[in-house]
Amino acid sequence: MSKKDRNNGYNAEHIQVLEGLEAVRKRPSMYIGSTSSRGLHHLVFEVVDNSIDEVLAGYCKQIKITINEDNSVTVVDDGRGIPVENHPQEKRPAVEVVLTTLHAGGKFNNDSYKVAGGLHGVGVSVVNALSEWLEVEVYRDGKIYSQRYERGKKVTKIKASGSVNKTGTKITFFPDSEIFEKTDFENEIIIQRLRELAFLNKGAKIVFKDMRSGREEKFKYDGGILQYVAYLNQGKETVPKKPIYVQKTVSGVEVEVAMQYHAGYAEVIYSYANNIHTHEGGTHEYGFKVMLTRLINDFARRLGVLKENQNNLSGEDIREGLSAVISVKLMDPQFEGQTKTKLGNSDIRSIVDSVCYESIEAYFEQNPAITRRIIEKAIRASRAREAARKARELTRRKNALEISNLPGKLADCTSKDPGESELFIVEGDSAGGSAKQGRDRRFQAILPLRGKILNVEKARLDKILANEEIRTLITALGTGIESEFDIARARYQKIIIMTDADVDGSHIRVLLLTFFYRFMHELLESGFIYIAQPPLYKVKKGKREQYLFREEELDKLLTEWTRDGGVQIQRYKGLGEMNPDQLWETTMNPDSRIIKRVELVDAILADNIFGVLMGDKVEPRRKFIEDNARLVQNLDI
Ligand code: 0RA
Repeated sequence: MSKKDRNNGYNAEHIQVLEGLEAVRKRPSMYIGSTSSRGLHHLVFEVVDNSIDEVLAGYCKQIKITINEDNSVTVVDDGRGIPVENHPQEKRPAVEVVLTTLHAGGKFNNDSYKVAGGLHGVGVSVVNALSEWLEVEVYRDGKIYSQRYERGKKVTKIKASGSVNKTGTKITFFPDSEIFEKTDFENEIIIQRLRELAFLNKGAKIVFKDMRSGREEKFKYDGGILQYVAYLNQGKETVPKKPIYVQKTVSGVEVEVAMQYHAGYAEVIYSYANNIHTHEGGTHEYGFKVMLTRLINDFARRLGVLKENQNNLSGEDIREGLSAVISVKLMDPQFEGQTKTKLGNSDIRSIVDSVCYESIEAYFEQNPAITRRIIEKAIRASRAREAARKARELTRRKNALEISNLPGKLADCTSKDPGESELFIVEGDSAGGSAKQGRDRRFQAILPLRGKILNVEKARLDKILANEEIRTLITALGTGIESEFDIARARYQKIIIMTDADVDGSHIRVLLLTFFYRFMHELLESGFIYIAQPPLYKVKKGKREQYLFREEELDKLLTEWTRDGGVQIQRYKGLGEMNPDQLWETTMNPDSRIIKRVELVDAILADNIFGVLMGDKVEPRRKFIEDNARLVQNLDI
């Protein structure tokens, strides 16, 4: 420190501040997590969080985020504007203190909630420190105040100019390429967070614009997280139609919860504290889960659905197919856990519990039909889980006894090499009989399935697993299921579903695919599952004979052939109508058959598809069965 500085208090203080930001430039990862793309985007979120704090304080309605053509970012809000008057202790404009002092924000308005914690909340000064340049404009007291910084150091004094009749803050920054590996902003990352913030702060209008591409997005949700849950469940059959919504402020803690069941199985619970996604959960999420388990069990007993001698439904069963968002806003959030995304404040647990119990209990009392459906869903989940456990045990036991215990209905092949072995799963005993006679027994095994499960309209997993035929299938495949699944033990590497080309046939296909998807996922991933393509028609004229596999082919062929009359058409209603030789020739012989490999286009898409298949909405399911196209891709072998 020079003598001059020591003699001048203001300067000395000033230098200290600069040292503070130098520390940020020396170890950026300590402040923003990393200097990768992730850290880069934190800069944007940090500035936006400051504007969100103005929203939370009740002064800000709109935030606009722009990625400019030069890859700088501008965030404008209509909050109060960062104060410009001299800071009483620091004796310089408050805006300077905010932009050059670590954690300066909290010193000002600490009577409102803040987005502080996790990697956020380090203050805009960090953004300033890590930007090649930053320009701030404050609209306050009818004036525009502006100032420029470079790498955290001010290069201009605050200038007042013009006259405006608005308030707010505009910050534009250009990330420093000396710090970041990459300085290109990706709009998807930003958009996702902005949408989330708009859900979490109902009524706030958040506008995004990417000047590089012209893309613009506007987010404003007056329903807040109620709309968030509706968004998560879009396109799904839900109970209730409109999410259950709770909002209440108790002891200075604002609790907001929205929940809604869907026809699928996934449990999706997103929790937030002061707009920060608490990935690791914490007291708010725990309070919600404990509350829900107690509440649903209480109602199940009250309604007599659960008898005295029956065990309580488990939390897991109660949350099957639940989408929920929990958002709390509190004064002093404590973030714990590995990634500092677990809310630690212990009083929050009981606050969330009591607020939610009261409101949702009232909702249940007013909506008994919905309550019943929710409880019944939990009971089905519980049965499915129990059935799955039993099935697992069964397959474990059977596998222990090995091949000697193969099901009697299985006509196995002689080869023991899974690479060349094929298993035909055949609909019906009569087709099964033809297939057994027609096959090449060296490498083709036949497992006939009786049509019983065809009648199960809404195929629940517990029913599937309770089904004798499915158990037989598990044993025949040899892999085990779920966590015990081991693809190395697969006894066949081609598993071919051979069903009639009618509605029942597609139904059994869907059930089998659903079963494979849920319990033997890797079989699908490895491409071991196929669908046989039996012919629809045999057309005969004199000695000429042709099999047709698609409806359109018939018209085409008939116009060609009928000109000279004498054409015989045989329509195959089912596999059973073909004799063993015909079945071999048309559907089983590797040299002449067509089989389709079932491919998972990608896991998420598949999840959607199976949501459709297993869901309650009849129309999308029928449509899927009819065109099957996205799951099953043509593959001629
Ligand atoms: C300190 C104190 C006050 C507001 C702000 C900072 C503030 C910071 C940012 C950053 C982006 N937008 C912002 N808006 C406000 C309180 C102001 C007062 O008491 O008048």
